[in-house]
Amino acid sequence: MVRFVHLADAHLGRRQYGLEERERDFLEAFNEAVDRIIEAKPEFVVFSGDLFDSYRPSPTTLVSAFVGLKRIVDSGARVFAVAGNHDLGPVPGGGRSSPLPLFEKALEGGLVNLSYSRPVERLDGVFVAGLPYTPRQEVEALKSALDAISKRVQMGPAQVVLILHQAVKPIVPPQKAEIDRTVLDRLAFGYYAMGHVHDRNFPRRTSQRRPIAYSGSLEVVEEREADKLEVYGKGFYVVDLDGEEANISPVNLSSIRPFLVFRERVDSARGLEELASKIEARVAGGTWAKPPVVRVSLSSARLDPRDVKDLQDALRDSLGQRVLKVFVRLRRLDEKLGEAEVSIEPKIDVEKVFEEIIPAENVRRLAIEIYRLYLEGKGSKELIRELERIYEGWAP
Ligand SMILES: [Mn+2]
Repeated sequence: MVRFVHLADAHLGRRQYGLEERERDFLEAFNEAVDRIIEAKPEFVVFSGDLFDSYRPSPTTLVSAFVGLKRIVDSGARVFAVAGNHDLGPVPGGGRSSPLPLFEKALEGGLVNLSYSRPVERLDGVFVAGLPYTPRQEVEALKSALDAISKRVQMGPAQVVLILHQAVKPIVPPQKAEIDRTVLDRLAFGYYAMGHVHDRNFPRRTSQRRPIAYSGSLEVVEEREADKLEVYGKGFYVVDLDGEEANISPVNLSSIRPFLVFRERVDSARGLEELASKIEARVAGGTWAKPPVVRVSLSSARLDPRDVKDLQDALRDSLGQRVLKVFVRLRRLDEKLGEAEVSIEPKIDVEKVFEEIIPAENVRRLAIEIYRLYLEGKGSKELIRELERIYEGWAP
C-alpha cells in the first residue's frame, strides 16, 4: 500500500476578470493546498499539469510556485509533475517547453518533470509514469508512448501511477477529448492521475479499481465551474493505492472564492426589481470565506440593455464591499433571430474620447490617424511611412 497526493490545474498567475484579487485567490488556494498536503504526509505528490496559467509566468508567480513546491519537497515528499497545455510554450527551433525543468534543477531532483524523453521514474516499490499534454493531432505519438511505458512497467512491481493532462472520452464530450478511455483501460496502470478537466469526478471518499481520476482545478478557472463548486468542492485527492485498488479521499480547500450564479428569464422592470431583492437577500444571508463573485445571466425577449446596465450599477452600489464584483449578462431571445448575447455597456466612441483628452487639434488628428492605421493592422515600417507622409503634408 502506498499513500500519495494527486493535484492539478493550479493555474497560478491567472487574473480572472483582470482583478488582482482573483490572482491572489489562485495563489492562496495553492498555498492552502501546500499546507494541507504537508499535513497529509504523503509518500509522494503527483501534479497533473497547468501549474501556471501561462507559459510565461511573472517573476512573482514563478517565485511563489517555487516556494510552495520547495515546502512540499522539504517536508520529505518528492513531486512528480507533467506540463499541461497552459504550461507549454513554443521554443526557438521548434517544439514546446514549460518552466518545469527550471524547478527540477532548482529543487535538485525533488521535483521530477516527466516527459517523452523520460516518462518513468521508480520510487521504492512504485513506478510513477507521466507525459506532458499532447494535442489531438499528435495523439498517435501519445498512444505509442503509453504502450511502451505500459510494457516496461508490467515487468516490475504492481504499483503504477500514470500522470496525464488530457481530456478523456466519455468523461468529457467527444469533440473536446483527445483520447478514448478504452485506450487507457487496456494499459497496466493502477491509478490514472488526470489533469485538464477542472471539475472533479470523485466527490466522496470512494474505493475504485484503476480509476481515471480528475482531482480538478484548485480554484474556479472558468466561471461555469462555479455550478459544481458546492457539490464537489475544490482541492486535491489523497490516494491510498493497493495494487489496482485505489481509495480516493477528496480534500476540500476552504479559501476558495465563492460564486453566486443567477440564471433567470426576466421580461419586465418589476421582474428586475424582484431579482435585485433576491440577490441582496442571498448575499446578506450567507457566511462567506471571502466576498463572493455575483454573476447574473439574464435572458429576455423584451428588456432594454440600458435597464439591465442600471440593474448592474444598482447592485454594485447596494452590495458594495460585501461582494468582490457583480457582473450582469443579457441574452436576447428572439423568435426569428434566436438567442444572442447583447452588450449592456455603451459603445465607446474613440474619437470623442480623444477630443476630451487631447485639446490641440493637430495632435488629436495625428492620434486618430495612428489609431486608424493601427486598426487597419498596419505595423512598424508601414506605420512609419504613413506617418512620414502625413508629416510631409503638414510642412509649410
Ligand atoms: Mn487547466
